[in-house]
Amino acid sequence: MQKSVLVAADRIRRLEVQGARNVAITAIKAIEEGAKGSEAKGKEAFLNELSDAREVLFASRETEPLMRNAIRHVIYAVESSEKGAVKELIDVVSEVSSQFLENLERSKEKIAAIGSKRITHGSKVLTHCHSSTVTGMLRRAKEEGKSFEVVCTESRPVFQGRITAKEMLEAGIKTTLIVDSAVRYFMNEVDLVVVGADAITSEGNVINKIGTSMVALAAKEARTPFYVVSELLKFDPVTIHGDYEIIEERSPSEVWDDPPSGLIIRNPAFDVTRREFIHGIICEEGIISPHAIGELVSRKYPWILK
Ligand code: RUB
Repeated sequence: MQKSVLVAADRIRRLEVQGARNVAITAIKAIEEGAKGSEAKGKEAFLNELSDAREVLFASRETEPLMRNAIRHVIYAVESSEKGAVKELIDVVSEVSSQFLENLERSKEKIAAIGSKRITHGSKVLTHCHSSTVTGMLRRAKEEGKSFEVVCTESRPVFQGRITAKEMLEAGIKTTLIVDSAVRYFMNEVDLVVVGADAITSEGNVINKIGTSMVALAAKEARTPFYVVSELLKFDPVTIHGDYEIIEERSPSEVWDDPPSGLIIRNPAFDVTRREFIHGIICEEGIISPHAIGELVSRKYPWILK
């Protein structure tokens, strides 16, 4: 197994790399680097190496369809390439990886341009966890000269909300940090909720950091618009065929590193927010209804469904 892949998988597992986009970027770069160091003698051996890398990276975090879509896309390009020499196939990996990363960056910029229009002067925006897509959009709104405030949750147990808070302060945005359980307390004060996504299912449900569905419930009760900000490539094709998105369960030690013996601690990393709680998904194609996701993905990225 190539070292780059093992190192990347370990960094992803330990949350040294965090958030669906960063996870996918790290994985695809590791595959590309690993491929460059390949000593395979033919196409079949090269594909076997890629397949081993895929297994290791897929297992690093379970709820990451963007990473899986990225890796599948690269492997599919090699499988369907007419080229046979390993040297040429390495070039295919590099080319497809670069295109994928460029597309991801373009999508992020489009999302920022579209979503920032929903951030108005003097408004207060609540977000949960840390999503680089959400913070990119908020930074863009600030660059456009809008003055608004951000409220972010701590996002226990590993406090990704602190990353969001720091980024927002660095961008010059007035920011308040609250404990997760204070979301309802502040909900009437905010104008809008924006969260990221790790996965979007064929039914238009969204999987994001644990607690997101409670934030959505509170938003619905307070009649505060709740938006998901996400690249379409977070769509998980296995959900079309009836499979549920697997929810990663992480170590209890993240919750309490020295618990009394006999105590059961559960630590799911994500939860499912049903589509009826979502006002819209802000994606690279515009602000869409969760109902439209399957059709849009099949039009824009038909290869996902292969
Ligand atoms: C991060 C998280 C983020 C999404 C979207 O969870 O739930 O909201 O991954 O992030 P974790 P992005 O910290 O467990 O990875 O928009 O950057 O893809």
